Amino acid sequence: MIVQTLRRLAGELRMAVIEGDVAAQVDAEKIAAEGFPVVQIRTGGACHLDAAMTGAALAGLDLGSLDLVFVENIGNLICPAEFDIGADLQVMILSVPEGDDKILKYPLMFSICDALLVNKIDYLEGSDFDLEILSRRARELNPRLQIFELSCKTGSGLETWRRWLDQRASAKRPL
Ligand SMILES: Nc1nc2c(ncn2[C@@H]2O[C@H](COP(=O)(O)OP(=O)(O)OP(=O)(O)O)[C@@H](O)[C@H]2O)c(=O)[nH]1
Ligand SMILES: [Mg+2]
Repeated sequence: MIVQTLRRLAGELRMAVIEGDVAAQVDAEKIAAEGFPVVQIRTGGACHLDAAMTGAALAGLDLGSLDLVFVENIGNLICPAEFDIGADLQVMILSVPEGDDKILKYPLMFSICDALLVNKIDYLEGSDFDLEILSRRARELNPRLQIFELSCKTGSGLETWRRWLDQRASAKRPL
């Protein structure tokens, strides 16, 4: 999702990425291959990023020449919801194969986010994933949550998401 978004916003915003993982730097290598500045945080076991780790990673970027920094937190739906890393926007990805009931099991994550990306909608056919039920539950839990349905494989929905993010990021730019 980050790679697809970087490609679509490259003409509008100057961007960089901070990748958080317990180990490895494969995600940072994917971003670097796209030609964007990237810093990999390896937590060595911790299940979430914290503000100190994020601050140290930001120090490795030339912030004066950037409009938008993506921070990919550790991929779980619990701890990253509990630690504020100072991001302007919180975005979560729920993929269709994970199931539509994750909002019942991990409500905090859905309630702190600004946007929910329902990804891998190319898997919807033949699946029991119910987008309507998920959207209804999400609106009840978090009325300000923006929901985007997308497939990073087929490109479906990516333009709508790109436009929203571009608007939100541009609004934050200094005049
Ligand atoms: N079919 C399909 N596959 C996708 C889509 N988006 C991503 N994938 C694939 O799903 C796999 C996992 O993608 P990642 O981007 O590594 O997922 P992640 O959730 O960031 O994983 P972690 O960084 O390990 O937490 C990769 O093989 C992607 O190519 C999609 O919309 N549809
Ligand atoms: Mg990832």
